[in-house]
Amino acid sequence: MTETQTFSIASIPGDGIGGEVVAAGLRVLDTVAKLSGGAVDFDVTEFPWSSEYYLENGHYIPEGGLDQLQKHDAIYFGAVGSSDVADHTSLWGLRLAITQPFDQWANIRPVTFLPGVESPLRKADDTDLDWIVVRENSEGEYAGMGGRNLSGRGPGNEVALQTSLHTEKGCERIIRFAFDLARTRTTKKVSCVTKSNAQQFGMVLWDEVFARVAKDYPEVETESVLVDAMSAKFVLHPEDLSVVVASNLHADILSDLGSALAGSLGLAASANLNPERRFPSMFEPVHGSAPDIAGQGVSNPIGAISSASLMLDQFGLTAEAEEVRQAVSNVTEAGILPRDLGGDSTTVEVTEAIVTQLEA
Ligand code: GGG
Repeated sequence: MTETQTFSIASIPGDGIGGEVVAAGLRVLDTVAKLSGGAVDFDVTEFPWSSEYYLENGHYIPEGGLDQLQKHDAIYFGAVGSSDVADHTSLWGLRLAITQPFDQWANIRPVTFLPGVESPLRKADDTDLDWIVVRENSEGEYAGMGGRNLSGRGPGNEVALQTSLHTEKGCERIIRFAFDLARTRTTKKVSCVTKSNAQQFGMVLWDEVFARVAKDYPEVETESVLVDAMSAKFVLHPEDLSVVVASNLHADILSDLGSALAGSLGLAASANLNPERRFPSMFEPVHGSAPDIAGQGVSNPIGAISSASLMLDQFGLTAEAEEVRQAVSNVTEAGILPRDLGGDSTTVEVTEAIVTQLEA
């Protein structure tokens, strides 16, 4: 008899549609476990940390909360954001309160074009586009450095300062990560995105580190593109892209653009990785809490399910991860699509169709 490999997962559904899409992803993981015939199991503990929890308790993560998360192999996150709490309070209170102390410095966001999904860039039967946005996830514009009321000159004269922090070590590790990733891909290319013409300190450091690191990867094609030009390139020449590495803010914006071009933000998966594995990594759909459709059962579960497949990759269950991706692809190809992709299938119907594909 084979021994069961058990992976412990901390699930944090969070706000809005987070609960629906995390439930969808866990249903798929449950199916993966069932189909493994006892070889694999997932031990899931749910943490109720959300904006509602914050309003009741005054904090998103209770004392000792990170220690509890630390005991798990991975974190599966839904979404954060509520009309009852300022967005910067909820983002810093929950999502960034995990990614930063757990040094999840590499955020990978694949831009995946699925069959059966029409996008502004191509027809539904053309699926050859695919690239990955690598987001620096620990510093940059999200360093949280700055302040308000700095002028001291009273109402109407407020001054706010928001500083980007770019360290050579931080730049180098994410750029190397991007090159290592590019080496594994058919198109071995890394595009470095900055705004170094205008931001002459931090972004010039990025460009310089990129040029230095590139010398260690002679087999990988490179380009350096300003973020405004890269936005246009996403739309006009996406076939030129393979791995795109950028700062925290630039990559956040570009990955939303990429997923919209692929059909919907609801498709986008992401992994917040601590590559050294000193801390658990966190897997989450890129989308937010979508309060406008929360509770209606019409959210797109594909971003969350695809994020679960990235978690399987990290557990070393690459065959299972590929099976999940294939099941998702078969379902969209069959035209079983949620509302944001122009279909009329509910969250549960799309999820069950993916489960049925896995079981077939
Ligand atoms: N599932 C991702 C999520 O909930 N994101 C909320 C958000 O506002 N993110 C902005 C950011 O991380 O920069």
